[in-house]
Amino acid sequence: MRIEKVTLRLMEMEMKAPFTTSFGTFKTREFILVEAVDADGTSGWGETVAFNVPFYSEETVKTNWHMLEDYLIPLILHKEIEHPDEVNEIFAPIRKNNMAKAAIEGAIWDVYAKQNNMSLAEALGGKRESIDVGISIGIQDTVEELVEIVRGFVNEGYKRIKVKIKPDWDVEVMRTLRSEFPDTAIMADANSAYSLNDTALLKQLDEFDLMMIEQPLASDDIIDHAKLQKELSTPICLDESIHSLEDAKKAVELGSTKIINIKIGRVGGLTEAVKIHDYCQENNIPVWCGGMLESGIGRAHNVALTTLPNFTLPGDTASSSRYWEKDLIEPEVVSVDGLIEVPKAKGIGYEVNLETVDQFTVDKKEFN
Ligand code: OSB
Ligand code: MG
Repeated sequence: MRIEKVTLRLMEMEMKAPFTTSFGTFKTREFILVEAVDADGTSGWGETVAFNVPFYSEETVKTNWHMLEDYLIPLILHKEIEHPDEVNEIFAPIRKNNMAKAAIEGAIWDVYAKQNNMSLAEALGGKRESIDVGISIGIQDTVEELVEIVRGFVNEGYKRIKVKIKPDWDVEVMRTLRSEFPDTAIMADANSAYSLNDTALLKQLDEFDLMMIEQPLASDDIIDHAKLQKELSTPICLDESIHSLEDAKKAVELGSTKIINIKIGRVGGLTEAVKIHDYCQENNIPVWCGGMLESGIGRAHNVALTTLPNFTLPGDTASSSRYWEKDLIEPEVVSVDGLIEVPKAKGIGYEVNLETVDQFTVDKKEFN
C-alpha cells in the first residue's frame, strides 16, 4: 500500500432526536470523514468520533482536524505500508489523540481489506456472520417517557437496553425499569457522574440485577473503581478509562473492571482494539463494542470489529435509523430482532453514498 491522497471532510448531521448523557446533550453530530486513496486507486474510509465539546474525552472535532492535517496525514502519505498494523507503530511517537489516529488507521484498514478481496471483518480475523446488538438510551424528561422509549426498543428486539444515569436520575429510574421489564437485559451508564462518596447509593443498584454498570467514577480512574467493585455485586464495565492495551491490563489486574467496552476511536484504532480483545479473551473478561453516535462509516467499522469471538455481549451499534433520517452508506445498517447481518462485500462492506456525503459536508480539504 502507498497512500497518495487523503481527503478530510468536515461533516454536520442533524440527529433525529437529542441524546442526553450526564455530561451534556447532543443535537447535531459534527465529525470528520477521512478518505484515503492508494496508488492503485483503492479508496478507504474512516470517521472521527470526538465530539465538538471536550466533555467525554479531551479530543474535539477541531483537535482531530489539527492532528490529522499537521501530524498524522504527513506521517503516512506516500509511505510504503505492508499491513495496517504498522500505522499504530508509525503514530506511536504522538501522544494520545487516539480518535484522530483511529480515523485514518481505519481508512487504511479499509483499503487493505479491499486490496486483499476481504471484508474488513475477515481482515481482522472475525468469524461471526451476524452480531448481537443492544441500544443506548439517553436521559429523558420523565421516567414515563423513558419507559415508553424502552418499550419501543424492547419490541424491536434489541438484545439489551442501556440507559444513561446521573445523580437524581438513577435508583428510582432503574427500579421502575426493572419492574416494567422484569426479563430484559438492562444496564446503566453513568459517564463518570459519581465518586466513591456515592458508594451507598450505587450499592442500591445491586437490587435490580443489572448486566453491568458502565464507568460510574472518574473518567481517568482505575483505583477507585477497584475499591467500588469490591462493594458491588453488579459488574463494573470501564469505558472512558481505557485508552490502550496497557490501560486494559492495569484495570483488569487491579480488579477495576469485569467487562470492557471497546471503542475503536478511544483506543486509537482497530489494531489496538484487537489487542485489547485478545488480552481480555485470554483473561476471561468479556467485551462489547461501544458507540459514539457514529454515521454509517463508523458503524461499519464497529460491526466488523464485533465479529471477533470475545465480543460476547451485545454492543451499542444499533440501526442507522437510530439517529439518522438518511445515513451515508448503502445499504444502511439494519438491526432485526437485535441482530445485524455482517456484510460480505469487500472492506467496510457498505457503499459510501457520495451524494449524501456532499449534502452534509461543510468543509473539505485534500492532501497529496
Ligand atoms: O458513554 O457510551 C457512551 C454517546 C455519547 C457519548 C458517550 C456514550 C454514548 C452512548 C451512545 O452511550 C452510543 C451510541 O448509540 O452510539
Ligand atoms: Mg459509556
